[in-house]
Amino acid sequence: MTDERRNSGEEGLALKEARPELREPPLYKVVLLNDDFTPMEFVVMLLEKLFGMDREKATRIMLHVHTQGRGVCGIYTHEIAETKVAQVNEYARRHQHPLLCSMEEV
Ligand code: TYC
Repeated sequence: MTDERRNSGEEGLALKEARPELREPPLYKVVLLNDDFTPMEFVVMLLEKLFGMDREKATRIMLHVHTQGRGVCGIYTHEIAETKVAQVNEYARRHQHPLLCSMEEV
């Protein structure tokens, strides 16, 4: 059988050319929201612990969220972003703070 006939759909098995995956996975911003109750020091500690920031960067992000209402703590693939959001929300709840975190596509 010729290649043309084999790939034409006339035979039962359709063959698909193997080709490299060209598209990058979608990315998501992990967004921290401001509230009036969570202590600033707790937010700084959380950013250090869960996002690997040093104290200077964690303080800058915390103050940005405090003054602007929200701020990005990192950009990740879907699964990692979901895990970070869950970790932030669980950690805050465990310490009885109302701090909220969410994710949105870049
Ligand atoms: N606004 C809070 C305060 O004045 C501090 C804070 C910063 C809370 C960032 C949440 O994501 C947050 N204590």
